[in-house]
Amino acid sequence: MTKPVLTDFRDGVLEITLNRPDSLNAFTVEMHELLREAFARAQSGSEVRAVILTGAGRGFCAGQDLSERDPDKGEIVDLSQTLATNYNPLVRRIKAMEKPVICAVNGVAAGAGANLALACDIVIAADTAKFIQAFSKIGLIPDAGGTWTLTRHLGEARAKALAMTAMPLPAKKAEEWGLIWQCVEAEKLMDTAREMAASLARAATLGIGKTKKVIQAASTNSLDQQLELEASVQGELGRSNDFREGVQSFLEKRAPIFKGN
Ligand code: T3D
Repeated sequence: MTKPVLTDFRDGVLEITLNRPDSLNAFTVEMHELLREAFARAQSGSEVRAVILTGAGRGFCAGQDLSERDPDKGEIVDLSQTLATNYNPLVRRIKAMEKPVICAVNGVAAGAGANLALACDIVIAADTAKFIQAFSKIGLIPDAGGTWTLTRHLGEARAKALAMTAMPLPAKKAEEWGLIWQCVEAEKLMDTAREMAASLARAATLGIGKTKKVIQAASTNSLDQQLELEASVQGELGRSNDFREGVQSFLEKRAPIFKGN
């Protein structure tokens, strides 16, 4: 049977593909279990130095599989519980892992699918993709971090309108608004994402992981706290092999060989 999440590891890059194309890669319980496993490996495996998350077929992810929420099936599902079990730990892990996570958004990203994409560090989207806060259409609020991400990146005015109307935000507009890093021609999406991942996997991974953590901390820290944090992390990195190699290779006018430690 085809697995709903595929992984492929090569040259330091773990590629994770959501693989239920017939339902636009909507999340099922099984998919969440496999995603948890894949991201746990990405976080703890020292061989993994960059991650790409993408979707199979014409969509990236249509959020929760609504057939698992069919009211005619009787039981009322506790959504606080499903968020606490499935979605929140995934978003927390992506934010916590000190490795770059690139999301290659190959098509429509709706509901929690949109917010999972936007939780990643670098979002590259096909020009055919769109982001939809579909929740209001079924009487819910944006979850999987959506209220946090949209408000921080876009401000309340745009966050509220996107969430209340569920209007699709085309990838090009998302790029113009600074919600994502880049919108590229659909045919170039995976090459662009893979080139970036390969270059990050060859880079000074320790410093890149710390860059992620320190930039994330900036949204809640004061300038003083941030200056302290920068100094403390820089102190740590100043003792790393990658820093030593970076400086040495510069002085010797050669390409660095970073080991990520
Ligand atoms: O429940 C909890 O645990 C709480 C957490 C909730 C998180 C959430 O994500 S809630 C939001 C859930 N998602 C949605 O409400 C989006 C539903 N889908 C759509 O609105 C549309 O499918 C799209 C706008 C995403 C794409 O539209 P379109 O016209 O390109 O495709 P389509 O024809 O609607 O969908 C193609 C197929 O995928 C279709 O199946 P079929 O008819 O070919 O057999 C459709 O039913 C299926 N599909 C799409 N989205 C879902 C889905 N099946 C199950 N669940 C879906 N979310």
